[in-house]
Amino acid sequence: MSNKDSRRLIAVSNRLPIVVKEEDGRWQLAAGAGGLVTALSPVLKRHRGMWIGWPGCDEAAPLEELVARFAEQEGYRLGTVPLSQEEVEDYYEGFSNMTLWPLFHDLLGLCQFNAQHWRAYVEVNRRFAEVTAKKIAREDLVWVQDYQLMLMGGRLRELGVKNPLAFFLHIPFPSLDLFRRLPWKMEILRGLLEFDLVGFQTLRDRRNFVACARELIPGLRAEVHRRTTVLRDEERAVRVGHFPISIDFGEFNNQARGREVADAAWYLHEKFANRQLLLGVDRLDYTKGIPERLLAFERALELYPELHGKLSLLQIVVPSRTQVPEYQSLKEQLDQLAGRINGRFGEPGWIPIHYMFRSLDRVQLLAHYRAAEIALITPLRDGMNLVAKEYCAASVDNNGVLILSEFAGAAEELGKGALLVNPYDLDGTAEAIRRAYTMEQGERQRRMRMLRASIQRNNVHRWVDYFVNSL
Ligand code: GDG
Repeated sequence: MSNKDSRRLIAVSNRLPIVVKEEDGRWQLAAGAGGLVTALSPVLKRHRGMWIGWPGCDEAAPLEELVARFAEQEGYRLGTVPLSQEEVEDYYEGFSNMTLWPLFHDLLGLCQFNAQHWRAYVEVNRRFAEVTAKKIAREDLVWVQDYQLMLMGGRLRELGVKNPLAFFLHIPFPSLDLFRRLPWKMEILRGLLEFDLVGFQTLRDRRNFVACARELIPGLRAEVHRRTTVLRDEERAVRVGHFPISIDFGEFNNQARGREVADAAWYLHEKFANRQLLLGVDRLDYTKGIPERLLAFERALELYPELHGKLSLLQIVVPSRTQVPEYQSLKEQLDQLAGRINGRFGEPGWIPIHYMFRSLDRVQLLAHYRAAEIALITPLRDGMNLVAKEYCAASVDNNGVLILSEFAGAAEELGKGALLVNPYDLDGTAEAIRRAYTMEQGERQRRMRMLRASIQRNNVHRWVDYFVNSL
């Protein structure tokens, strides 16, 4: 953040990066894990910043006291936006996750367009803006995160806020043809154009957004520069750029080299002696292409019998949004598919698919990355996909092969080192699995070195600097 060192940063996201728990009758609050927290915490600390969001915890928790303790421990403050159960259902589970999420991932058939959900979205964005407007000083940079809060820019301007406002979208931005279906498209578009800087994950997302804005808002002019496009009308200029998010490469790399992970990886691999391990790690989500992946693996076993007994797919699915009906039926579908494929191909001593529906702790997650000869990451659509980057950062022996969907944002950057596949093309994905399985050591090493070098260079700290300095 070199150029604007004196300015305070105010991060705003739907959920605060905290975990609140009651243990032995005492309430505890800890900083959450995850890439965004790692990236933003040092900047927030250095600049006495603040993170504003919904605490997402039990109403009984003594929030004020916990938040004060957090500021002492972590060196930056938290601002809380309380939400009622009904608001969470309509704004978050409803409009955010049943309308915007599927629409922005090109899955129009799964979208619900519900006016009550929309009203709650407008209202909650207004509330976030009110809390933020009260907490900021004139020079502060306000950086809003993700699709739950796209209207915040407009609401902040209505409240008279003149500060520099930035927004980053973690998920894809759809094409004009899809975006047009949204009954509230103009409100969303105008809301986004109230920010000074709007950031996307990929050049494709940036182009989609610019195309929507130019088509739907008459009189808007676009000047295309290498790093950003400037959209202008008579009154305002908005910068639109693409800033691929990344991970803390050093942290993953070091932890993966450490004794604890190395031992756990060795132990895990012992259980798969003389076999290669093909790994999938995803939140339970229909955008991640997990059923298609199991079917592609089945196709590989059909086409290439030489893989029988030699390769196992280890698929970890982390429970997520299980109150949404689509996610419940996805879970049932996965249970059935894994059972059917194992029933069809399994032999004594070899289970083709090891399917786990739970999350892993950090050491186990890294051990799985390190132990797997191949990662199979095949979302139907994904903003970026950090699992792909983490897998490479943890492949410290340069031995892993990354099979990656061409529809993940990460493919723009990692396309040269990875084997790119179309997840809808089962034969093509099956062929990539065979190719990864038979890939020679030299080619594996060459590809993985290239992938690791790129992620090391474009790490998450650079992402923050690049974004903030573009404002
Ligand atoms: C959204 C966008 C974009 C997963 N399993 C375990 C575990 N994880 C962690 C991974 C990774 C994170 O969850 C998942 O991140 P992704 O990027 O893959 O996907 P989304 O959750 O959909 O994130 C996405 C991202 O935002 C950032 O902009 O890349 O496109 O959809 O960090 O490590 N962590 C632990 N145990 C697990 O079992 N500890």
